[in-house]
Amino acid sequence: MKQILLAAMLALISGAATAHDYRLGPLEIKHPWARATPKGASVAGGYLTIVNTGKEPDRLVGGSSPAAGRFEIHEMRMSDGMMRMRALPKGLELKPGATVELKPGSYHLMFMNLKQPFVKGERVKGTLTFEKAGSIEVEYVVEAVGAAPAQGGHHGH
Ligand SMILES: [Cu+2]
Repeated sequence: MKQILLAAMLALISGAATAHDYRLGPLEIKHPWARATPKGASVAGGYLTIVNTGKEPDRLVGGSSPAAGRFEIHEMRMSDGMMRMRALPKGLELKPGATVELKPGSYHLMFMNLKQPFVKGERVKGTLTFEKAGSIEVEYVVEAVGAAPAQGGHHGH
């Protein structure tokens, strides 16, 4: 009996360790990841899910990463029959109770002026800044170049 309990506890602990989620006040930040870059690439996309469990709206207003000279919040949108991306200078609104998914083909984070390639399996550090909740340090797990776990349009980088 004791051994079964121990095994169950170990499973719980390792499960928690791989979950890779963060919490900042009422905000849950789930599984930040970035796309691995081919040689010579200067930009990489970053993705994560934010859940606002609070009763007040908040806003993702920016961030930074020591791995990139510049960091922006982008959206992808169809215009003139083409997928284009643009920076969101005011950031991304997080309505109370809303889940906002940053994923390929949609909202995403943009690491620009990369200081080194993003290599699959490594982690990239970064900071995310929210209008009300403040700042938090997160780590992005780097996944394969072609990784696109979510459905949606193809993102060029
Ligand atoms: Cu972009």
